[in-house]
Amino acid sequence: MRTRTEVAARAAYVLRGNDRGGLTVAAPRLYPHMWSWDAAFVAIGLARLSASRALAELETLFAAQWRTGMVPHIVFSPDAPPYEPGPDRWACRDVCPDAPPAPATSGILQPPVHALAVRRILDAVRIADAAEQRDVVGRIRALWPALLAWHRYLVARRDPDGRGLLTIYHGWESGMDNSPRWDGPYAGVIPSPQFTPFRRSDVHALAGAATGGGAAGSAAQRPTDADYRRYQWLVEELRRAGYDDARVQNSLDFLVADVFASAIFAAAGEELATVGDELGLEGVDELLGHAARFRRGVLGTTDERGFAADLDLRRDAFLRMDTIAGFAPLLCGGLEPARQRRLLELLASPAWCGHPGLAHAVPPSTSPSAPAFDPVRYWRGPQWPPMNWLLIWGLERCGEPDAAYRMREATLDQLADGVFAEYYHPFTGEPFGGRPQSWSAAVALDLLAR
Ligand code: 2M8
Repeated sequence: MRTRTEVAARAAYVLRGNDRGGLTVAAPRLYPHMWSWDAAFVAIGLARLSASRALAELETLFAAQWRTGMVPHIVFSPDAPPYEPGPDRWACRDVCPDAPPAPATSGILQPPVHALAVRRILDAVRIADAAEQRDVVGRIRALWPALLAWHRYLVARRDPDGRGLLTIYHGWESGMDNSPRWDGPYAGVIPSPQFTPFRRSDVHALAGAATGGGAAGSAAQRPTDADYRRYQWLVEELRRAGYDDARVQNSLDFLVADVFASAIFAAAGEELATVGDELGLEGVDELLGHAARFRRGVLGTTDERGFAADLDLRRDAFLRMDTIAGFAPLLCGGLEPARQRRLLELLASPAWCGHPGLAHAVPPSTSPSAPAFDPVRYWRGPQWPPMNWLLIWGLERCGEPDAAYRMREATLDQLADGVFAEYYHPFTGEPFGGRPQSWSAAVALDLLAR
């Protein structure tokens, strides 16, 4: 185990190594491009090193924004190792006039963490010299219309019925690709018999990295082939619908309201509003209105413990699963005190962070007591450092500093191996997935600097 100073130095080294010049790849072999919410976490970490460089990360991402305001989930970097589906498969600029001519992007989105990064960058630049302050504040002002357009897109096109919940078109949009949250909706995704899926690059990339068990070991850490067939079929359906929101919402097999992304969005509206307020920019009241609407939406899905649920919009039914997404109210706040207490008790219980077998007391992506729990397979059990970061941040906002402190310490203990893995086996503490993974290094940097 390394000292915290060593961990911070190594995390900075990892981010520098994954930097391709204003664009940090999510992980060098497995994810050799820029991912949207990864970029936001990267910016949160980089803000501790250089506010200017952190902002550049967001500028690169938003330079790929679509005309609708959508921020794509992948910005492809040229000359990268193979990743599937790549730009040809998405074919965004061929089928959708709203896609930018360059750079090449995917045609879907990821959770809107970006405003949290902007807030942190503005905080960080306060201790910079006057020239950097002027520069960064000027660039945040310049980015403001794009940030507003992103939030407005989410409200107008992803919550057309005003539920206060964001509609997603693919499990990839949630960022929690194969979470049991989506098992029900994916059961309704039936690839056409003529559909020939493309080769999976992920399993090969992972087998080439320093993971245990070779190809078989890496395959066990990833979604199954049956899952991937559905993921790829949805890309096909989206492309056929020209990535047009109205057509997609009418035709796609998979249509879900994502409660975790909605809670992030509620909080993001508030964070962005504080930035706008401080810099005297337009849209502050509107952003606060988004925050109130989405907080209501999230709280409206909760049970008596305050635990939240996604909504299957194709079947008009709640998806009540014991996954980390149920803790969404801790991100947006607003639970009455008794229910917030119950939700915290649940978080600390043996079904979650209090499970006696855990190597580190941070929440597994799926509860070990859930039938769908798998300690190895990606979002079905392993622990994910950026999810810890979100909950730590949310607990602080909800007025729960002790719980936040405990989770921060446990997260830093987990990251003290200096590997900065993509995710961790909850019981053995073994590092899994891509490595070094940029977002794991980034959240380490931020947590260490507090
Ligand atoms: C994972 O998702 C990508 C597809 O977007 C993949 O599996 O190829 C997810 O963990 C996602 O949340 C993350 O942003 C991405 C890059 O780290 O990898």
